[in-house]
Amino acid sequence: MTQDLKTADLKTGGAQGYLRIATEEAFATQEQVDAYLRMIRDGEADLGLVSLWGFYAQSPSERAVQIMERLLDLGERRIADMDATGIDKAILALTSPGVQPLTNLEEAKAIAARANDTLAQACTRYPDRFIGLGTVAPQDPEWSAREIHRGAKELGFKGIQINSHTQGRYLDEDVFDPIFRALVEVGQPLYIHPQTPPDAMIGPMLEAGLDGAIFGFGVETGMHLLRLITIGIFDRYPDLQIIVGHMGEALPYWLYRLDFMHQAGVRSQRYARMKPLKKTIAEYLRSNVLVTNSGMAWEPAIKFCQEVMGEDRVMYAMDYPYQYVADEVRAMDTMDMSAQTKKKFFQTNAERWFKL
Ligand code: 1DF
Ligand code: MN
Repeated sequence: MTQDLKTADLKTGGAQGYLRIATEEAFATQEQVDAYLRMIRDGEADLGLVSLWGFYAQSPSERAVQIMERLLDLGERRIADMDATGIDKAILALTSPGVQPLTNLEEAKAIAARANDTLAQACTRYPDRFIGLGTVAPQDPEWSAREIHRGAKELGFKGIQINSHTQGRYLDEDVFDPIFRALVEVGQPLYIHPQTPPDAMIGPMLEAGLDGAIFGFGVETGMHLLRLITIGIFDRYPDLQIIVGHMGEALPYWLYRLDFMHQAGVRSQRYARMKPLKKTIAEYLRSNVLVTNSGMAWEPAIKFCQEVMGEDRVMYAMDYPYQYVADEVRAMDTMDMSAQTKKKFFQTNAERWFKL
């Protein structure tokens, strides 16, 4: 990880004309990490969990050690890191894949609920720095729906994060409908965050070292969102907003082809699942999808997304602690972009969509 130490010029407080609100920021709990390690040891983990958490929780490398320390801190160390890079507010979520790989349902729900309590306490301790997104256990959709209500009403959360597939299953299955219904009831967005692809998909990626954040994360998460769009999730729930990171997990770049081929597929009735929708995929991206630039501090991609999806739908994220790089904040500050658009990117879009 390229990390520089000359951070004195980055300040919080908004002197540059906007606050910096980072929207895809991660924390972990020790019992979450311990559960992953136990599953890896007992041979219960899928290939992706072994690759991802076998690395972060066990490697002595500087990257893994630093990231573990930062993930487990919801106190002064995190605040100091935010101060050092000029991050005014962090929207925090339990790191990927949350409790979704856990096969013991009671354990999964208990770890998720305690993570939510821990996060809510941290947000109470630092009310103008931390904002919470809840975590759920999609393995139990009805419990998850109740936890969404608890998060919104009792814990002050502003949405939830689900880490893509749950043991190879995707949210477009009818059984997960209670989760979407609850989100619409509380009027909050769903952040679909990547995790490693399921065993049915990961093979050729793992073989080449491409299963993680470098590529597998994005491909699998982009597919997940596309599955939801093509099943008609936004015809069922027109007010639902779904957020994805990493500049839209490549879907904006593919959009022309996605729409051309989707319409060809619908007309030809080639797939029973591919039914006519009320809008085009491009139109759903402009009415129901939000993107963040987590992991993509890259001006051309940001401007492309603003053009394709509208400048109200593109938000800033750092992806702390996985991509804690002060120079990326500077690169975003100095983008060639109107002051008004930059303020939307860093601050007001997040305030609007997370209802801060
Ligand atoms: C990584 C990247 C891991 C992201 C993450 O969570 C994550 C990584 C486990 O680099 O291994 O959230 N990310 O969003 O880019
Ligand atoms: Mn992330």
